[in-house]
Amino acid sequence: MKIIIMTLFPEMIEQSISHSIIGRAIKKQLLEITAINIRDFANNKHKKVDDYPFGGGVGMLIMAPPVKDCYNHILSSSLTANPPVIYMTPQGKVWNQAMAQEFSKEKEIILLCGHYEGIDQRVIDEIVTHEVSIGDYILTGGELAALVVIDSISRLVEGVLGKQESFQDESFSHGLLEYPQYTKPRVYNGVEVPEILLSGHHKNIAEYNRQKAIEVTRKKRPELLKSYL
Ligand code: 6GU
Repeated sequence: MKIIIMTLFPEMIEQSISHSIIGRAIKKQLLEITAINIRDFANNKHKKVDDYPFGGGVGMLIMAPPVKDCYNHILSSSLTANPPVIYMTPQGKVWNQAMAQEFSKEKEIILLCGHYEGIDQRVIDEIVTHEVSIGDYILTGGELAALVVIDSISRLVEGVLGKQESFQDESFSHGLLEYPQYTKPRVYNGVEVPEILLSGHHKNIAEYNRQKAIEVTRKKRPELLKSYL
């Protein structure tokens, strides 16, 4: 899968994707993640990409032309005709696991990150196909939100998670939170590991863990149980 990020801060993206599971998937060429600097498409020698909003107001807006030129540049080496363009904004639909699953089926997606007070509405109207928020709070820019979206999509791409990691994938995909897990030592601070987990009875253990998952979900996120039961 190919993910292209349009941003004024490509280093923020690059630094975060080079590690751990995502970094490994890029090395294995399961993922191609490229951050493109909108500033490279500034049409003036001062590399200025923002200006004051007409009608007044605080802050600056990213101008339409460098965003459009950046987008055209991306399309010129695109794998697909009309890849989704996701604008990261607090006005967007709140990101969830089902959305991550949908987008993980795409060959290629483009993420657009705003900064300052935002982006000229005309280029948003022209190129954006989806608007996404990661929750009801305000970030200084779309980059951190884009990283959340990139991580949650990437781990669903075939081959990105190892066998063991996929096995632990459970929480939100079957709608329950994780059951509690234990490792050595068998007794810690006088507290023993639940005996059934030592029994070797795989069927009983699976049923025990399922009950525990329901219990944890009921206690911590009761609203999730409604869609599970
Ligand atoms: Cl996508 N962008 C910004 N700037 N703030 C946010 C957000 C996105 N999602 C939640 N807060």
